[in-house]
Amino acid sequence: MIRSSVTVSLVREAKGGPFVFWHDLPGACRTARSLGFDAVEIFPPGPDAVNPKELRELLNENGLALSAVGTGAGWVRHKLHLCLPDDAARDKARDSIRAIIDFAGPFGAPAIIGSMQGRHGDEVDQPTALGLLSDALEDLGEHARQYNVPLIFEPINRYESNLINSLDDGVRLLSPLSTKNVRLLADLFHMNIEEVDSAASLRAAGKLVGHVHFVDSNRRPAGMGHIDYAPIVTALEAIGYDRFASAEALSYPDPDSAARQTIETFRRYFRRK
Ligand code: LER
Ligand code: MN
Repeated sequence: MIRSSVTVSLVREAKGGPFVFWHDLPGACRTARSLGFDAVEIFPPGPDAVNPKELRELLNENGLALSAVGTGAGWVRHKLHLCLPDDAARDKARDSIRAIIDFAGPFGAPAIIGSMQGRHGDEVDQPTALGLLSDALEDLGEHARQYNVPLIFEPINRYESNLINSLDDGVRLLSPLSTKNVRLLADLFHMNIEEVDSAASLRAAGKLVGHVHFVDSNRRPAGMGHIDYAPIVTALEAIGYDRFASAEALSYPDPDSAARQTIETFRRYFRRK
């Protein structure tokens, strides 16, 4: 069964970014519970920002799961990514992702590599960047296996990276890897920009789909833009996707309304039977 999730950002520097709740994790969990969400997805400033014991209590009190944890603060705060020309900086990027895997893993939650994939440029050409990224995914994907969780890799649109923009690109990146523990994040906002047919791309990616960012064409909450969810939901069901549809959307017009809008759209499409 596909379950609902909502994002919480704890990163001040990410202000204006596509997150529903901000800064107050206990408050976000209470609202998520009252609206009937199954889980929260956290975007933390680092691996030590949230006390694991307190988080476990908070999740238990509110009957919530942790759906995923983002690694992007490594980029937003420290300008680290996996394709930097400098070996030591690249190692730091990899270590920061490893630390998030170690934080999220005991909760049964995967870490997400989105903006931390980086880009190619003057100093690192495209084949070299793809090689660096593949090496990192081999290592980090295997690292995640000890927690029995995948590592989630997110294709992001051309305005945010020049590396892996579509689910097809993602399938081409992951298929040759030795590790089979890396899955793709289908972010419906990025897909609306990059895919020819989002439902067809989901069907083609099949079992490689490991997480979904449930959001509309304009990054507003699902139902406030022009994405047609019916064929997308049918495709997710057809490929046997059974993880989370997580609201990574602008807190438009405000966090509580964005969360309510999301869960209403979620119920309309994912709980229609
Ligand atoms: C992160 O999940 C994402 O979708 C990116 O657009 C953030 O840079
Ligand atoms: Mn996303």
